[in-house]
Amino acid sequence: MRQITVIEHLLLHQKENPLATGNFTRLLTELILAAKIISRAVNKAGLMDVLGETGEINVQGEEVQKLDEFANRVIIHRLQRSGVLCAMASEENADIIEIPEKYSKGKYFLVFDPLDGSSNIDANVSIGTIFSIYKQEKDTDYPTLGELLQKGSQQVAAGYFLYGSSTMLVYSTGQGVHGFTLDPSVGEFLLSHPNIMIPKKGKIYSVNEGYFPFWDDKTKQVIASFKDVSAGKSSYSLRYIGSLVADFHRTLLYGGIFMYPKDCRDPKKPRGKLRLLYEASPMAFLVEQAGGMAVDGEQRILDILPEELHQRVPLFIGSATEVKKVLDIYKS
Ligand code: FDP
Repeated sequence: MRQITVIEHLLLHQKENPLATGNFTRLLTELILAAKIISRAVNKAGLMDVLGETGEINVQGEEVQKLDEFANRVIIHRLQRSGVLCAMASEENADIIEIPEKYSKGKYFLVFDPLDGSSNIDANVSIGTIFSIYKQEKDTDYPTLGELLQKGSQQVAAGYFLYGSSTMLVYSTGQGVHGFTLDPSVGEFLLSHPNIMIPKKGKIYSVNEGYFPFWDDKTKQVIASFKDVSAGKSSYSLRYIGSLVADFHRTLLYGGIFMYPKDCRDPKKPRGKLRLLYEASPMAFLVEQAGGMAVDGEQRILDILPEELHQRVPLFIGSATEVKKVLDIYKS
């Protein structure tokens, strides 16, 4: 089989793909390079002084960076020079990241979570980088936060890099979902999972059940429905890694549902944990492209207009059968 790289794949589908312009290709190329650098650091995490808290000094006398801060810096450093972005937003930064005056600007917004699942780093559990790309609608040199806060349905591309037993890129430009695996011997991501479609129904539910006491009654009913084997209902297995990219990737390939419901510990302020812009929206874009669904319990994730950069949202994402079941229970 001929081995196809990400950029070759993008160019081969140029006709169907309005995004296969020089600028988008440039953006993807830079992101891929940043991810290779992060992947190399993740693979050596146990060997290098990249583990541990910031503020430490390593053997070279340099300040030790936490891996998530390292990943954040790599992406910002490379992408701000790309000439194709008008601004960025990172899960690690409180505010929008402007492109410095000395670099040229483009028309894309890049929104990213540099290292998702980072509480798992020290245990060698799979983690990932999530990204989402929007287009600037107005022709201004200094885009405002308001311009960046677009509905997930306006994403022009989204994806993630998974640093697992192998490093993968899974992404979509709205023309299906495609997966590429990094071949370390040639240093390229090669097409390994073309046109990923999520099964219509799965056999796995995924949720942190330790929070059961903090859920409202409807949410408890939702989770109970996946344990219900009465009247010949099929049984589900429970899997929960606690690293969104890894839990989502399994859900995408095997089907089933991943849930992070709202926490009602403070009944006046029930809230989800996952971030709409950095986590829920890009995964929702991918799952819908793969034939699945993503909702907050009531509405489609991609229809939510963000009010702030770090907005959190409950998330139910996966195969259509399981997500519809959740919607039915919340509606009842
Ligand atoms: P982490 O805190 O390790 O960065 O939103 C971040 C995230 O991980 C997700 O990757 C993961 O799905 C979730 O939080 C896990 O949260 P819980 O530990 O509360 O289950």
